[in-house]
Amino acid sequence: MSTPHLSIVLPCYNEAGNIPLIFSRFREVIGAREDIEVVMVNNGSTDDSAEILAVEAARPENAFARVETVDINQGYGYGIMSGVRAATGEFIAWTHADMQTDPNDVLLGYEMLREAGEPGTVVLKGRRQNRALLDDFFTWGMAVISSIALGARLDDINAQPKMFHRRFLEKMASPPADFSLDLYFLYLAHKLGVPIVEQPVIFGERQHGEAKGGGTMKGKIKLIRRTLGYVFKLRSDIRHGSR
Ligand SMILES: Nc1nc2c(ncn2[C@@H]2O[C@H](COP(=O)(O)OP(=O)(O)O)[C@@H](O)[C@H]2O)c(=O)[nH]1
Ligand SMILES: [Mg+2]
Repeated sequence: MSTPHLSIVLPCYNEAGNIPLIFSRFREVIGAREDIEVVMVNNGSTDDSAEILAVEAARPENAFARVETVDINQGYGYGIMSGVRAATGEFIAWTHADMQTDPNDVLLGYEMLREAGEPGTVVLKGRRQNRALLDDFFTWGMAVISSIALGARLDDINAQPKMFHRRFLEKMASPPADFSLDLYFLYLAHKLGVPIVEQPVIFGERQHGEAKGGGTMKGKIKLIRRTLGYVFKLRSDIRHGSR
């Protein structure tokens, strides 16, 4: 493979059911392109993700992909950053492995990001379009709270993909190991005055396995509490000068 221009990182935590789908969808949308690499991170999965990843990555038609392994799970952010550091592309993206965001959206986002400005001067995030009214309301509420707490209007924080030029990576000096990586990424862009391009994406149903939250009312409340926890932790870190 020639030097990739875009590396797409997918953190996989017990995604055995989704992995074959991810490969086949990427195969469809990448086709014969040689400028894209997919970095599948096995983030300390305890199901048979490791075996399935090895089988898929060894297939000649999946030459666009490789696997990075985190032996013991140390969190979502830790897994993503392991893949990001192993990525060789000039541009880097991460997205989820649950097939809720179509792999093709990452390729469309790449076009948007390159058209949006000089490399390194903008970053990109997804913006979910087709959400239920209640989900939209929660997302809006979170945006308001994060605006007040952090002085930064951060909207639809957990939408995928996230994408940036390698130069932005140099700014990501202390990425959190937990689920607050997306919040940190957006906050950093805001703090540095780097415009955040929003890409409209359709948010589908998880194909296999279980989500960590969001789906049920109980899950939603947990997710909100967790996100708010991150917002206030980040605020306290900022005040104490550690971010
Ligand atoms: N729960 C969890 N998910 C992880 C972890 N590392 C990577 N992931 C991946 O993070 C993505 C988002 O997780 P998901 O459960 O779908 O979250 P939700 O859709 O926000 O409720 C999926 O691709 C997971 O496989 C981890 O340590 N824990
Ligand atoms: Mg999900």
